[in-house]
Amino acid sequence: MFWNKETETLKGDKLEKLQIKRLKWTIKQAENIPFYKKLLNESKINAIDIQNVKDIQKLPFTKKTDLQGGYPFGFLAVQKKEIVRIHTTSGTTGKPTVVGYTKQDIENWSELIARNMTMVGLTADDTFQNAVNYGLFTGGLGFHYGAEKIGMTVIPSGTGNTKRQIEMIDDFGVTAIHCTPSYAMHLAEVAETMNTKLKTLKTGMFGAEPWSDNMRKNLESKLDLKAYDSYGMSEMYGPGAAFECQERTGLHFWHDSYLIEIIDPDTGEVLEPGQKGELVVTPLVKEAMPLLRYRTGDITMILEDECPCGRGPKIARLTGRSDDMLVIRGINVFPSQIEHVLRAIPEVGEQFMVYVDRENHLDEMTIEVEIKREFFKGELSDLEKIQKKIIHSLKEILNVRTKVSLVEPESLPRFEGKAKRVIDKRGDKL
Ligand code: DLL
Repeated sequence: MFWNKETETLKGDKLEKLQIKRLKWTIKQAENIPFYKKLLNESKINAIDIQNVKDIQKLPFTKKTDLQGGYPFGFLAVQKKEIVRIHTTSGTTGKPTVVGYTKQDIENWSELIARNMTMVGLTADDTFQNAVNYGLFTGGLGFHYGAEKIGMTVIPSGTGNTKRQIEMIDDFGVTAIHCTPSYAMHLAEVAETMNTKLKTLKTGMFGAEPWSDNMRKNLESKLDLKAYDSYGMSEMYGPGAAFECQERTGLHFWHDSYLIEIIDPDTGEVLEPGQKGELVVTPLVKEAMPLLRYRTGDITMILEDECPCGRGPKIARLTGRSDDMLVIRGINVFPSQIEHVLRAIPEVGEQFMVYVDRENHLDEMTIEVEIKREFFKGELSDLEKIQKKIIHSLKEILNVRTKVSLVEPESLPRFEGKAKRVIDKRGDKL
């Protein structure tokens, strides 16, 4: 099933013409942003230099740290009054990355979500429970608007209160659900204890964090549904950039809305289809916040085989990152953010270590923090106060609950080279 068959199956010259036209428009739009105006001037490139899609390689890359420099509105290409919505995602330090949307952006984004959901067979006859956060996280409102566009019955359940979520699935006859794969696993387990089989569910759309094929098998057998992988990032609107079709042999990237490349993360060299590297995305229709060759940090490859569904290119499922970003219960966390928070607390000593593990299918992050000697000697209740302060400050910036344990000064490992402060034990538990 198609939402927009003509665009979704566009190929050859017709597609390239559209992509070039939109790429030229995007470059012009980016020139409204002082950062890009300077960068394009320095590299002596403008829209006229783009003759074919490969000419994109003449453009400079954009990194997440560049966006940081523009906080809060330095990357908006339109007047503030044209912005109808703001979402944010984690930045690499204390301040988040801000993403603005015009009315047209919201329309474009909803269309992409509508395409994705139609692609996996959902229609106005479906009842859809959106069990992700409805705040600044793009997963909530993003899916909501797309599902309403199709005309589905939408239940904006958000996260939490798992028993109530399960009752709603049963009572409202929910047929499709969207959440993070780890929350889906939690739902399945709670449903088991409630002795319900969630019989009406037939489609699960899971994303925002890596999940393995084994986890898919597990979810499908526990929830008795067909599970699809959904990829996106706030800088690309949010979810919806790439999604699995019913073949489930990779995720279709919407070729009319994004140009994708894979590069070697160390050298920046552009790699061939079939070679694994860092995904670089140039959105082609973003009005409020156009980006040129944005380095996502996500590792994947372009899959060239024609898909029987007739749509365009796909990428392999995402398993890793080229940087040290962690995804904890669907929320992005950079170790540099943790460092930023800890360094601002006077009682905190020199070193810290971050441990990430999965307990009952949910991510848990524990941070061991060295405390300065003069504070370590104090009363237990003083130490508890410090611990609470650290937990609170981390929650404020990371938006994630963490466990904190205070340790003596000089008790954590020291590193001669690059510090390895994160130990992620989830690898084999995905
Ligand atoms: O996570 C948008 C989203 C919401 C996608 C709901 C899918 C479903 P951010 O919070 O900006 O946006 O995080 C983007 O999350 O660069 C990846 O590292 C990771 N990520 C997102 N989807 C997947 C996935 C949303 N399907 C970052 N598999 C990305 C693996 C994923 N990692």
